[in-house]
Amino acid sequence: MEINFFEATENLYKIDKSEATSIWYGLNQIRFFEEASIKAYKKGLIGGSVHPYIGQEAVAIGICRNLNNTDYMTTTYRGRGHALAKGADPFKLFAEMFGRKSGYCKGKGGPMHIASKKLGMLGANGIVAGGIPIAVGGALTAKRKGEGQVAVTFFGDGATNQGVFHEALNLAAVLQLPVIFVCENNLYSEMTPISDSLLNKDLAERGIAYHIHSVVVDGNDPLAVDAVAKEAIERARSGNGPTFIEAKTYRLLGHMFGDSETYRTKEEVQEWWAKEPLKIFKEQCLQYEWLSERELEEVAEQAKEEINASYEQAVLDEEPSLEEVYTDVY
Ligand SMILES: Cc1ncc(C[n+]2csc(CCOP(=O)(O)OP(=O)(O)O)c2C)c(N)n1
Ligand SMILES: [Mg+2]
Repeated sequence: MEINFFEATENLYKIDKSEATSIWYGLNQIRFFEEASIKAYKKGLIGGSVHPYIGQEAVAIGICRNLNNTDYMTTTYRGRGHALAKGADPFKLFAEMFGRKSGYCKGKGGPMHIASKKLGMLGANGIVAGGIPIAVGGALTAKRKGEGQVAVTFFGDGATNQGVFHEALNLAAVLQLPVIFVCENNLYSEMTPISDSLLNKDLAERGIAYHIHSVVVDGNDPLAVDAVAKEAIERARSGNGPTFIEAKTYRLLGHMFGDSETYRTKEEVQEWWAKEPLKIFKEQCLQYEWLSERELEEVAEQAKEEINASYEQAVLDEEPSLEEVYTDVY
């Protein structure tokens, strides 16, 4: 078994205007949401930390646009982008981050712990690699029920050094579970560069080690991610087992708001801004004439307005009452 290095061909870029609009809207929705979250954090509206997803948006969009509400998903503390891409309401997400009662977990989860049964979100997780075995459990449920559901789990490069990651991959392989492991390799685990913590050049090798179909893809190209996601989801839905996707990408901002970023150079960050996902997709839209410059602006503006309105609405939302402090917690 060998790693499949996905290479984009011209065939990939044959989408229509409505697909391009939906991808462009989704990318912008996440970007504006994350920018607004930083603004809110600075204003003291959010407790705990905010870990921005800016730079990795194409992974969430490329994968989640192929999922249904009944499919399961787990993610990390960097998981609002995945939630939005899976159809979460930005108002309920902001409300959760601000500790308000209309939030997905009635304000008790905060920015790192967002779950929604209705959307199949089995939870974002503050524990590195914590969501991976939960998704494998979801996949086991799906297999037993036999209704064609799949489970997707998003995690970082650092998570692949956790013991539970290896246990979960092995079990998923042995039981041939309908699960897609999406490793967002953004080259850093907090302040540690990947080269200081593991020797594998491609993390997809870790999937191969467990006899799992493993693919490496450009995580900054939404259509490349979309193509590998389609194949992986089809494999899972048709009972042919798990897939490991390594999406090579980059975290453009600090690990969390307030990170001094002394562990990397400004030049390195600049290089990645030049190939960030929104820029890449915008260029594709113009090159293949899916959308004009003006249409791109209009769609981005709509996303911005939706985010701004949701933000304002969440600021005005009430806090949960004191009597509820012990309900829904365990
Ligand atoms: C079990 C556990 N160990 C350590 C931490 C502290 N921690 C939070 S984020 C993080 C880095 C994880 O890096 P990676 O998996 O690459 O994800 P990224 O933050 O880059 O998205 C660490 C070590 C934690 N939250 N949980
Ligand atoms: Mg990382």
